[in-house]
Formats: sequence, structure tokens, C-alpha cells
Amino acid sequence: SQPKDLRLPTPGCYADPIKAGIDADAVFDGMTEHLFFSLGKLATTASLRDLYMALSYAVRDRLMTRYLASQEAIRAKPQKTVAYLSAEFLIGPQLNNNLLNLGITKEAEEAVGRFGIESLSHILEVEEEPGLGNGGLGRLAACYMESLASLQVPAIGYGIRYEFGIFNQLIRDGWQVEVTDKWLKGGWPWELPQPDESCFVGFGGRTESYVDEKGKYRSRWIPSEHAIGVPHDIPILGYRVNNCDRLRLWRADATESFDFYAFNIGDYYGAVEEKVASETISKVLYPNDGTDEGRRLRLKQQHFFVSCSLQDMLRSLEKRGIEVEDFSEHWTVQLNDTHPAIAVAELMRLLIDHYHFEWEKAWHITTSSVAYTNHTLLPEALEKWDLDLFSSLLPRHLDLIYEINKRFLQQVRLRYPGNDLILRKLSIIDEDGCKAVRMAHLATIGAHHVNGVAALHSDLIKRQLMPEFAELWPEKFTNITNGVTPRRWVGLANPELSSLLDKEVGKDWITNMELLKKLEQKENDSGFLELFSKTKLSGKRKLAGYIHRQTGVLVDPSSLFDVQVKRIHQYKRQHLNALQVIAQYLRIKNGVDQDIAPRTVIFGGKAAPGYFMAKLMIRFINGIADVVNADPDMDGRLRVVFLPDYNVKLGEQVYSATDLSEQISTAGKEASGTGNMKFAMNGALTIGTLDGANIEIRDRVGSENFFLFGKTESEIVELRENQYDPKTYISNCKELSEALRLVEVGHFSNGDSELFLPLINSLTGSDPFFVMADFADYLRAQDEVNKVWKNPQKWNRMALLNTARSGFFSSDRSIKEYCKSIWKVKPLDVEISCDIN
Ligand code: GPK
Repeated sequence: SQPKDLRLPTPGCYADPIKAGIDADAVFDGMTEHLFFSLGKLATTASLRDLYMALSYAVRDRLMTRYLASQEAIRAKPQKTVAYLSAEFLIGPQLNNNLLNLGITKEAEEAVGRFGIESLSHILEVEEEPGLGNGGLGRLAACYMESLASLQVPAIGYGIRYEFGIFNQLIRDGWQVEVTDKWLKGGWPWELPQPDESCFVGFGGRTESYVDEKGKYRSRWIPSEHAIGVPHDIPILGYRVNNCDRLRLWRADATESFDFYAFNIGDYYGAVEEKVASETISKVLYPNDGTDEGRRLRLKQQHFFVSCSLQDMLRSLEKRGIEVEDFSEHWTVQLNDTHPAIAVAELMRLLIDHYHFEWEKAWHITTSSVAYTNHTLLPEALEKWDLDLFSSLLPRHLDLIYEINKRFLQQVRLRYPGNDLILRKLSIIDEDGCKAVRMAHLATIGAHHVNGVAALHSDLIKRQLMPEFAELWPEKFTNITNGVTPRRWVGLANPELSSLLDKEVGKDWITNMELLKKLEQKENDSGFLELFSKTKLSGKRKLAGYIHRQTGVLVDPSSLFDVQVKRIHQYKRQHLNALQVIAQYLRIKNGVDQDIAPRTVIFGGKAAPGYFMAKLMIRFINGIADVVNADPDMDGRLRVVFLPDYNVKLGEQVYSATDLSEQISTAGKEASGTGNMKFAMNGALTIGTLDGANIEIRDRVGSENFFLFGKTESEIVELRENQYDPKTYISNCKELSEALRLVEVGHFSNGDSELFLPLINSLTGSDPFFVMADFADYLRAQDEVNKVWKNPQKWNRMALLNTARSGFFSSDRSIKEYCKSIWKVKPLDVEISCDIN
């Protein structure tokens, strides 16, 4: 029996549920107790790390009240909960975010002061970042969890607790070197293991038919291997609310620590082998981002976390006495890309094989619960599994997929009689070449909604990626433009801008970004513009210090900070930026530099370890940096920096310190982008193509406050269809051909004319991402940037209008759209009652 009232343990009665009665004394006392009891340390001998752990535990204690109250609230008043299934959650450091959302940053600052710590930032720097994601997709999931909690929506994020997250990046001799990310090594204070709620997952084996006790023929799966999923929960507190949602990440354990039979007959190594194999499942995050990775282990990871999560949802219904039949009234299951798409087959399996539902009923439950978000059009990133692999790992699921496909294709036949071509196109099974399961088709057929992540992207899904599906089910396809959380990306990342905004428009902007519109009234107020630009300068000073400490390069904070941070990819075109840098370098060398604004060009991002071209692009940038930064002729007018190990923590430093945001992907290739939004909120101007969410950013901030260049998506299509030849663009642009020439002769590789040849050959050969076609216009737009930079008043006005009009890109807006049009979920008030103290 459950307690009616949630009795609160320490810390005391919260008269004000937001402030939670947490003053500096309480934080200090909490820290002291945790130092002593949890860490076995005395305050006098505690290291910075000890203090970080003690403060984190003290803060976590305060989260627990809300975390348990939130679970109690949904138990007491059952309503639909969002289950966000994602193979990645790039949540970033937790301590500072939790302090902000609890509203006790100042109190914590004071408490650590009593331990002789000058600034809270020293403690925050200790925190290891959980790198449980690659880039945009994983970070989006984290922003969405934060917004869900802040909007008081009941939600659980389900994913994998990778022991090793995305690799740490070192730069050695200009090359990327990957180092294992041991984020758990010192103990990570934000997770709560819940071994009592573990789940079993099977793999391999065979299926068999049997007759049940009622004489009915049934199928069942006899797996040959098992793993146990142990949930590790991370509390996700909303901003100044009591709602504390959960991120539930599964760790794979062996079913038996040893195979005792094998052990007894003396096969010690054989006995540990299976244990090692099952525990490998959650060992490491695949570091590819939008590129194909067809490994068996990855499919295993996907089925592992999806199966655990669905079992967990079903179990929670049973625990609460809710009929499984009513699943879709209590859970809405969002698939973050196709990585969790096996959920369609797994939910069918659980409903049919375990709960003995009829097919139609099970299918109805599945399709009314599941929705799917697509994040890319790149063919190499659309997941397909070889049939042999799939059947050897998930034989029962393959049977179910065949049945889903058979019934679906029957529907298609009725709609398009005699059209075999369309059957081939829509089938879940790809029959061209090596037979494979197309996960995007499974997800689309099993989902009630399919959404893209920006207007152009959603349109291209319908027009290019899945035109036949879109014709079949026009109402299924929709758009939800991505967003980012203003708490982390302005509140934490830019405290100085935040306090200026507090003063100017009132504190509510952080939960209602549309209030920033009020700033428009200040566009001609030079005093205010001055204050606004001072916050930027302060961010740039801090970043300059960091750059110096990390790379040894001295940069001038008064120069234009021009930044491109994101995964390294040919479609994102860091090489276009790099070539432009060479052109500027040549202008200065040749003395034709009158209009050049002093610039610091900053790059950051990781390349997939197996992606040769991307790694060469990093080497290329560093080769250019070495030459440019060592050349006295540059005289402070040009500096190039490659910031190693770009991650969430570093992002927080970068966005507030940027003047110019580089969003230069080939039109039609970047699904949305989210860094572009973080930059705009923090008052950077964008130089960008009409791609992804850039289009919507430009529409909202105003075309006059955006540096546009490049071919449109339809122009790119046209070029591709008309035998695009990069050479004509090269010969028509002297600055381009000279830049390329300089690379060819080895000017940026110590005379080695081979090193960058693959890059040059790609650009001058087929140039798959139209770098040459866009170069001249890009350079023109960069000249425009230089011109505006010379007029600080104008620049600052444009920057202010970017911040003022960026409210739409809050993830609160995105989440409200998901809640209303896809999930049909409502907020739930969480009360914390208290009769202790
Ligand atoms: C898309 F397909 C993928 C992927 O595997 N990883 C990833 O980070 C990104 N993405 C898109 O490339 C971005 O345009 C988009 O903003 C982000 O997902 C979130 O939707």
C-alpha cells in the first residue's frame, strides 16, 4: 500500500515550494554531512573534487523530494506520460543546471565560500561531462527532457548507460587522436541505480510453435542468449517547478556472473566469456554521427534498451492496476530517429506473445502509441539491417516484421492495383541487392506521426525521402522545428547577458522567450547597445583565456570571433570556411586587405574515427592555423584556432563569446541544426545558407540581420542534374584558384604536396557538396560581414535583434507543439506537502 501523503525526509518543511527553504546554511550543512558520511573526508582535508561531490550530493538530496513527489503525483492521478526513446542523451554537466533550476546558485556560492573556495566556478569545473551522445541528435534529446520537466509534463527518457561515451579528442601534430572517455571513473553523483527494477532481454536462438492451454496455436521465441538491463535513473528537474522527470538509462549485466557449469568443468575462460559478451552491450557509444555503421553490436544495443524500456512501461501499468489494453492512454512513445525503431516489432511481440492479444488489437495499441522523428535525409545515415544479421539476432521480430509488411503491402495493393514498383519502394524489406530491413519504413508504418525537425527538412521528407508514404498517408507527416533550452544555453552559458535581460524585460524571459521581443524597443538606444555588447566582450575575454591555456594561441578579444563548432562532416563544409580563411590570408599577404576586419576564426568538433575525409579536414584546419598564426605579416588581423574536444561544457563557453555564427552546410543537407539557434539567442549574427532551421532563423530575425549566401536547395538539385562541374567555378574565381593552388604546393603542410590531395581531388573532381559552387558568394557575404563589423553600432543593433527575435527557437515551444499535435499530453501539477518540521 502506498502512502497517501508524501512524507518528506530532510531538508525540512518547504514553506515556499520553489525556494524550498534551501539557504546557504542548509547547503553548507548538507555538504559537511556528505563529506563526512558519504565521502569519508574532513572539511579540512577535502579536495576540490570532494567538495564537488559533497555539493552534488547535497543538491541531489533536494531533488529527491521533487523526484519522488513527481512519481507519486502520476500514481495518484494517472495520465499520459511521454516515453522519449533515444540511443543518445547528451545531457552535459548537471550541477550548475540543477542549482539554476532549484534557484539556489547564490546559496551554493556562499556555502562553498565557507570552505575557502573563491568561486563556485572552480567546483563546477571539476564535473566530468557524460558524453552519452554524438552531437545534435543527442543534445536535442537533452534539451527536450529539460523542457518537458520545466513545462511540468510527465516524461521518462529511456536510453543506454554507456560505460564509455563519445571519445575525448586530442590534437597531435594537427591530427585528431581519440581517447577513451572514462566519465564514470571518479563516481558520478547524479545517477541512482535501481537493480530491483531490472529487466531480462533475449537475443538469437529460434522461434517455435506450440499449442496453448486453450488449444490455440501460438509462436514463441527461444533466445540463445540473455542480458539483464539494470536501470540507472538521473533526475531531470524543471525550472523552478516541483516536477522532476527521469532519465532512465539501462546498463547491461550478465545473467549469471559465471556460467557455473562451464566453471565446474574447469573452463574458466569460457565461463567468463558470456559475461563479458553481455556486458559489452552497454560498453561504448558508437561515435559515428550521421554515417552508416552496420555493426551487429549496435543492433543489439538498440534491441536491448528498447526491450527494457517497453517492459518497464508495461510493468508500470500492471503495478498501478491499469489494463495493458489502455497502454496508449498512458504512454506516448517517441522514437528519436530509427535507432529505437525496433520498438514497433518489440511492442507487438510483447503484446502478442506475452499478453496474448490478437493481432489487430496489438497493432492498434502499437500504432496509437508510437511516433517517429526523422533527423536526416543522408542515405548513408538511414539504418538498414542485413537480413541474415537481423534473423540471427532477432528471429521472432523478423517473423513479426514480415507479417506487418504483408498486411501493409496488402493495403498498398488495394490502393495501387497492379503497381509492383510502388510495392518494392514501400516494402520494409529492401530487395535491391543484399536483402535488408529498412528501419525507417518500419518506423513510418508503425507510427501515428512522422515528423521532420525543420520546415525545409519536413518538406523534403515528403518530397524526396518518402514521397510514396506521404501520398499514402498525408496526414501522418508533419513538422516540428527543433528548439534549445534557454536555461542552459542562455541562463548558464551567458550569466551576464541573462542578468541584463532580467533587468530589461523582467526575469520571466527564461521560461517565456517571446518576452525578449521587448528588446526591439532598444534597437536605437546606444547606451543599451553598449551594455549588450559589453556582455559579449566579457564572454570573449573568458574564451580568449581558455584558448590560450588550451592551445597556446593568443587571441585578441576585440577581434571578430568567427565560430564554426559542430561535428566535422563534408556536408557541413568546414573546408569551405577553411578555404575562405586562406583567401583572407592571401589578401593580407598581397596587401589588398583594406576592408578586412581583424578576425579570430575558431573551429571545433569531432570527426567519426573511421571518416577519413573528416579527419583530414581537421588536419587541414590545423595546417592553416600553424602557417597563419606564425606569420608576422598577419599582424593581429587573422588568427585561426582549432579548439580540441568540443563538447557541451565547451559549448557553454563558446556561444556567449561569438560574433559570427557559421552555418554553411550545402542546402538540403542539414536537417535543422541547433547550434545555429544557440548562437542567435546569444546575439551572434549568422552567415549561412538557406538550409535547415537557418531559413526559419532568417525569417524571424529579419533578412537584413542575417548574412545569406549560396545556392538554394532547388538550385543544388538542378546543378546535380545538369552535370555539375566544379572546374568552371574554380576558373571563374581567381581567389579560389589561388587558394587551392597554395594548398596543392604544400604551403600548409610543410611543403608536402600529397597530404591534402584527397581533399583537393574531392573538391576539384566531383565536389559532392558543392563547395566550389558556393565559394564566390560565400566570400562576398564575408566581405559584407567585414563591412558591417566596421560599424559597431549597426553590428550591435543587428545582434540585439537576433536575441530579441530568437524566442521561437526555445525548446519549450517545440515541446508544446509535440504535446499538442503528436502526444496529446497535459502538464501535471506536483505538490510537495509537508508535515515534518
Ligand atoms: C542527425 F541523423 C542524424 C544523426 O545521426 N545525428 C545527428 O546529430 C542531427 N543528427 C542533424 O544532423 C541536425 O541537423 C539536427 O539539428 C539534429 O540531428 C537534431 O535534430
